Amino acid sequence: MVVEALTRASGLVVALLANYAWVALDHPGPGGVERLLCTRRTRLGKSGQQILSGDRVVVDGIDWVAARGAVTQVFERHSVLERPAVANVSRVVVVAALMEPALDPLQLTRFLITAEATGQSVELVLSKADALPSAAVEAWCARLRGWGYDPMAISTRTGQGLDRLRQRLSEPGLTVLCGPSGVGKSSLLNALMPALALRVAAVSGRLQRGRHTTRHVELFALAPGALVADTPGFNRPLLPADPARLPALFPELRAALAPGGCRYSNCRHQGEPGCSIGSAWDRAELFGRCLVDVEAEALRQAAAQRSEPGLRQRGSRLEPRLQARLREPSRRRQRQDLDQAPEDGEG
Ligand SMILES: Nc1nc2c(ncn2[C@@H]2O[C@H](COP(=O)(O)OP(=O)(O)OP(=O)(O)O)[C@@H](O)[C@H]2O)c(=O)[nH]1
Ligand SMILES: [Mg+2]
Ligand SMILES: [Zn+2]
Repeated sequence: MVVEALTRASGLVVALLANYAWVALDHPGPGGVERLLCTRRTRLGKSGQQILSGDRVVVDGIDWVAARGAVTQVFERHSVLERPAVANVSRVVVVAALMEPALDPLQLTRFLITAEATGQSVELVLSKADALPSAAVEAWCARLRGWGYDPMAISTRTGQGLDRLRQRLSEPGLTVLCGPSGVGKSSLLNALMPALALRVAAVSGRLQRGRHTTRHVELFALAPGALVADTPGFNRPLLPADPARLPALFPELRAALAPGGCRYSNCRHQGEPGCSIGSAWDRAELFGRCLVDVEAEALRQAAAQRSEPGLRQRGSRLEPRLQARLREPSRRRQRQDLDQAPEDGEG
């Protein structure tokens, strides 16, 4: 028993690198070791369970001198953000730049949708407030309040909004920062915690695109019990697979639909006669575009499934039905896709 106590510990996955996980221990081990570099036991692999940043895990076979071990168990998650892949998220902060790159309402909407899909609280940060006249910043804030958010305009250059942001991020739980590359996610963490010295890089090109500077998810402690995850930026978040889920992911539509809003249960809220939602709301067109995308994807997947019974739905993608023995490598690849996010072919 004594030996087991010495070679086994619980902790939190703070970063994933290829097949390794960095685990921050709940209690420092012998010699004051606080973090272990861990492999995954094959048993976990065979059960198909993936480890995500933010997972609470058990580490076994610890070598305290080398600060190494193996993750053998993942505790149940209370929430998951699909992309960037993070477990046990309490809050998602979508970061959008007011300029450099210019704010794109459709892209922002897609980020907000994936954040809302976690069922956790969603906040909106508008970065680079120094790059626009304050009247223009206030106009954006007013517009986004109409979407049901209470945006925080910040600047790491002038310090605007950082106190309020620090307060929000210091609330207990795990907050994930997500948004396109180059909007200043790592910069704002550096502003709040200069000791982190995270790598940042200037945007480039006509569209002022980011350079995918952050390559993997990493969790940092901002205050006791308050963790913040920096994540790699990407351009085009996926939408939910089920069109019926979409309205609830728009807070202003959710509110309008709440007490017996639209009387048709299967309404698309696209100007059908008798629909009470109408089109006189700011995101009506954006909602319509997202709905068409989700419906087209649902049809495509249904058709693919009919013609290819060998395919099965996994999350939002189709994958071949394989014998269990063969399945593991593709899962591994999928996990790496998730946590080494930069791709899209557009970034
Ligand atoms: N004008 C202005 N520029 C900023 C501000 N904050 C960050 N930047 C710049 O924005 C660029 C991108 O910043 P990063 O922090 O690397 O952006 P990121 O969101 O972490 O990008 P990825 O890691 O690629 O996802 C850098 O050149 C920063 O100096 C700001 O408040 N104002
Ligand atoms: Mg970054
Ligand atoms: Zn309707």
